[in-house]
Amino acid sequence: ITGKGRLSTERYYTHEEIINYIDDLAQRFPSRVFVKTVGWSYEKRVLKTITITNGDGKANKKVIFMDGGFHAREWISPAAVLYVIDQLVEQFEENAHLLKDYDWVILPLVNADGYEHSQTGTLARMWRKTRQPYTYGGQTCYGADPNRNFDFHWNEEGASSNPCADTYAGPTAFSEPETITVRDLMHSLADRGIMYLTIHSYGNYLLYPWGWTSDLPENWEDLDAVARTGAEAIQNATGTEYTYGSSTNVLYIAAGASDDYGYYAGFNVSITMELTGAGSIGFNPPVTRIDEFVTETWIGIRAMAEKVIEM
Ligand code: ING
Ligand code: ZN
Repeated sequence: ITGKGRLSTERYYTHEEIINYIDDLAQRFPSRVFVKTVGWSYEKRVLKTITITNGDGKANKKVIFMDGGFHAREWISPAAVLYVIDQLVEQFEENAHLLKDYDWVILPLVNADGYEHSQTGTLARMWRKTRQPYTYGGQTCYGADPNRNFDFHWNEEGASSNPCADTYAGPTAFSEPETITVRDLMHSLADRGIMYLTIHSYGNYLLYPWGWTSDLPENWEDLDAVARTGAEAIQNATGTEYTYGSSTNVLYIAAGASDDYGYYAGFNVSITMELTGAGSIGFNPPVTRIDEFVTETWIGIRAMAEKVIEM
C-alpha cells in the first residue's frame, strides 16, 4: 500500500505523523473525510478524530467508534487503527457496505504523551501510562493508567492506588485529559453508537464487559457472537487464534477500563481487541511484520462490523 499520500506500514509513525496523515486524508477526500480536534494531552499534544463517511451527506447515521494507543508501548495499536482508516478511505468501493448507513469515528492515538515518551525517552520503550506527574511521599512518578481511569466502578478491582504502579488508577476518575476526551466523545456519540472498539496489544484476545466483575452483561450472547465472528474470521484467514470472552473471565479483573465505560455509556457492543505480540518483549513487533499484523487486525474488525450491522 504505497504511493503518494498512502499509509506506510514499513515503520511506526510518530504522533505528528499520525496527525499529518489524517489531516492529509481530509484534504484529499473532502466530501468523505472530516478531521476534528477533540482535546489535548497533558503535555498539550493535539488529539484529533477522523470521521469517515460515504459522502452522501446524510446526518445522524449510526456510528462505530474506535480508538487506539491507550497504552504507550503498544505501538502496533495505532498502526492497526491507521490501517483501518486507510482501508475505509482508499478501498472505499469494496467497503461501501460498512459506510452506507454508518459513520466511523476514529481516535487513532489516545495517549499521545506516553507514545512519544516510549519512542524518544531514555529506557522508555516499555512505558504504559500517561505523563501527568504525581508526587507521593516526596517521590514524583508519572502518569495514570488510562485504562483504569474511567468512572465506572473506578479503582474497585485490578487497579493500583500507588502513583508509581503501572496500573495506577489516578487520584480520581477522569484525572487525565486524555480519558476525559474519550469520555466526552463516547457521550456525544452513544445515542448513535452501535459499536465501540478499543485496540490494545498484546495477547490475541477479543474482550467484552465486564472487566470490573465476573458477572456478564445482559446482552452477553450478542457480545460473544460478535467477538466469535472476529476470532473466526482471523483464524480462517491467517490461522492466528484469538480467545474471546469477558475481560474478567478470560484475562483478569480490572475496573475503570474504557470498554466497560463505553458499554455503560450506551454502546451495546463494546470490545477490547488485544493484537498479536512479537519481538523480544511482545510489544515490539519488528517493522517487517507490521503489515502482516495490521492486515490480520483489519480482517477481524471488518468481520465484527459486518456482524454488528446485520444484528
Ligand atoms: N490489556 C488490558 C488492560 O488494560 C483489559 C486488558 C481490557 C482488562 C479491558 C480489562 C478490561 O490491562 C492491556 N494489554 O492493556
Ligand atoms: Zn493496553
